[in-house]
Amino acid sequence: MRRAVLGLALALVAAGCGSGGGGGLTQRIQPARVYALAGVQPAGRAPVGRPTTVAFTIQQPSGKPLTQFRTGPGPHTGVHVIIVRDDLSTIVHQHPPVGPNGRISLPVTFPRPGRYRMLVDVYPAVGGQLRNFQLHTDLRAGVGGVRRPLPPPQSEATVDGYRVAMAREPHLVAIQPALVPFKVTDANGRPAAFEPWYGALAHAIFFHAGNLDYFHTHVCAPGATGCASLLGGSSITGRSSRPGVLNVGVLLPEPGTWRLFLQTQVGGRVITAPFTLKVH
Ligand SMILES: [Cu+2]
Repeated sequence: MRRAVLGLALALVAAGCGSGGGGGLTQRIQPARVYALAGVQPAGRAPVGRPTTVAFTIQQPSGKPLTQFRTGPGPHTGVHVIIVRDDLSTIVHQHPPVGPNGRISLPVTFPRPGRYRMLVDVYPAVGGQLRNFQLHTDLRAGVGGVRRPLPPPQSEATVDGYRVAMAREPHLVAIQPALVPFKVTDANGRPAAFEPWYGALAHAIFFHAGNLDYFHTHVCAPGATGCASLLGGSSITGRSSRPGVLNVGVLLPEPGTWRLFLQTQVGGRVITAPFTLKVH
């Protein structure tokens, strides 16, 4: 509950791309009436290696299910469900439809046994300043499961025949926005032609190793509406004005090791390139 409140406050600052937040409230206060995940399925252990239905409802502070979500151009709409293994070895990012009475369900295949964090980024269609907020819960798949150490920072990744390479080694500092250029080329070395996917040319999803804090930015096409990401007065929206180049906005709230999952659609399918980042 405390987390939900913090997430909400930070989300207002981040105007649509907030972090789940760390920190803590120290006073004892009345339980706040907050948004919460309800009726999370599976309640027990999910199977490994075959599809299972993950489902939940977003409960409003009133206790009623949330049924109305923002619509329109750009990525800041609807409900985003991101599931990562707690060692950040795998990610699932989906935008499931909202069913009757606000029930949201999606098929998920858990590749390995272990603990998974499900993060739900919510863009409610409610009045006032609330733009988005995040809720999370942990899911278990199978029995046991060894956490693998994160690979050390590397400057390139090859995914489905596409090479995704950082143009230069980034020097990242907590709380300081940076634009990190990436080059994406196909199997023949030609610049990749990015296709808009869920309102952006690329989605950059960041998780902090260990505490699994979360941040998310977008790379927008020139002139795209509803795509921008801001923190305070500074824009951390990446831009891409030519094929094969993604300028990814990075703004991480804490130093340490982060995992970036850079997702873009090329040739009709979404590719996910993982990178380990050191933040000073
Ligand atoms: Cu996104």
